Amino acid sequence: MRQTWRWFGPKDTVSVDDMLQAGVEGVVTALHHVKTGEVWSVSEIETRKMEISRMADGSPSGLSWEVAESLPVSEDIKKQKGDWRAHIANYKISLENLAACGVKVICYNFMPVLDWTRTDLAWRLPHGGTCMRFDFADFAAFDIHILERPGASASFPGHIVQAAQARYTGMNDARKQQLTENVVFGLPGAAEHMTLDGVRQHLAEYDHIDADMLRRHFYDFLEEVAPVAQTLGLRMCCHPDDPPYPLLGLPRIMSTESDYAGLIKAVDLPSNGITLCAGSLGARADNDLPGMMARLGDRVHFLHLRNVRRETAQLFDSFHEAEHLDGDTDMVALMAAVVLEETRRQESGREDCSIPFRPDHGQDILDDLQRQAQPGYPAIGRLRGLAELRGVMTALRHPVAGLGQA
Ligand code: DNO
Repeated sequence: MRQTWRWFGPKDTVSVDDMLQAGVEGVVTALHHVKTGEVWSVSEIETRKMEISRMADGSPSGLSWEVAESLPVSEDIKKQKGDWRAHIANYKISLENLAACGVKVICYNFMPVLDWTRTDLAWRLPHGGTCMRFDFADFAAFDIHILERPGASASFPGHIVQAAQARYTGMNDARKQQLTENVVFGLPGAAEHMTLDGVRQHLAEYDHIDADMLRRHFYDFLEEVAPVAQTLGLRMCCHPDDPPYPLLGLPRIMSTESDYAGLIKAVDLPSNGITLCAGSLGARADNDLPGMMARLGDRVHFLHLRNVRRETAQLFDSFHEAEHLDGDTDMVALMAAVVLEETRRQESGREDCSIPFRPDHGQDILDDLQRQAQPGYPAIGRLRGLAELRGVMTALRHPVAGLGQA
């Protein structure tokens, strides 16, 4: 297992030196400043590689860019509208450029409009630190009463509709504003402060697109890009929906094991793979993460190891981001399945027998509470997660565990 870390580039409040001191082996990053649909040029990729390679005092970091997350898929491609063909052509050029620069693992997602979403970005924990949380009733209050999406009530169970009404009635304007900002944080254009009307316009574009149609568009995209990635020796890996169920009336198609089985079947090439995000998939009780790793492991090119605590027994409901070894996913069992997969790969002579993982997200603890990092990406909370995961990994690899040493 290769210990990687997401870095948002020079503007990240967590530095290259911080990553090194956390014991990171490789870097996950993206050209966040390039507009979705445009080409990632060799010179921009090289600039980022150079930024990663140097510590603050100019000495070499020894780190390199190992995973691109995300090379984003445009809304036009998802809708097969407007410039979608040009965007697919650009996507292929970006793949060529990344391959030419030695970045081999390419993460992306196919969530319409929203990427991940939460209702609270800094929810207070009993120990005084904070974490991100998704409160289903607050989300319903946003959808039904703030966004006023037609038909929104019908997409929630009755008790959640009632709870949402009570929540909304009790909310002051500041909380309404904060909830809106938190929910739209994962929207494209969020950085430009998207308005509620902007959200409504995005949603209207999906009026005629149901899950089957979105899946067809997804497979069309894969048929175009996966063979190119295969020729270039790249490993593409689709990130799951987060949360893994439909939101705002939008279809979501990468939420379950059978969705991933469908992806593999759609284009049966090793380059067409999976980002197994334990945190996203783990928000559903019917996703068995260690089992998914055992069954689909062959195509898992990247791992996001984090944990969530589901707050009720319902299939779709509230959850919060737990400590990496706590929460509802059995992290030790999942990591044991990863070690077994790596051993299989080693035995069959595969080159990719050390799967990159990152301690995805972390709680804000200690100095994180002042540092104002990107939500979910504090230095110390993630360092704690990485250290705990590294401990499990080391133990599982030890001969006494009897699992093999990839
Ligand atoms: C959230 C992340 C996601 C992820 C993309 C991958 O923190 O895990 O934003 O990067 O969905 O395409």
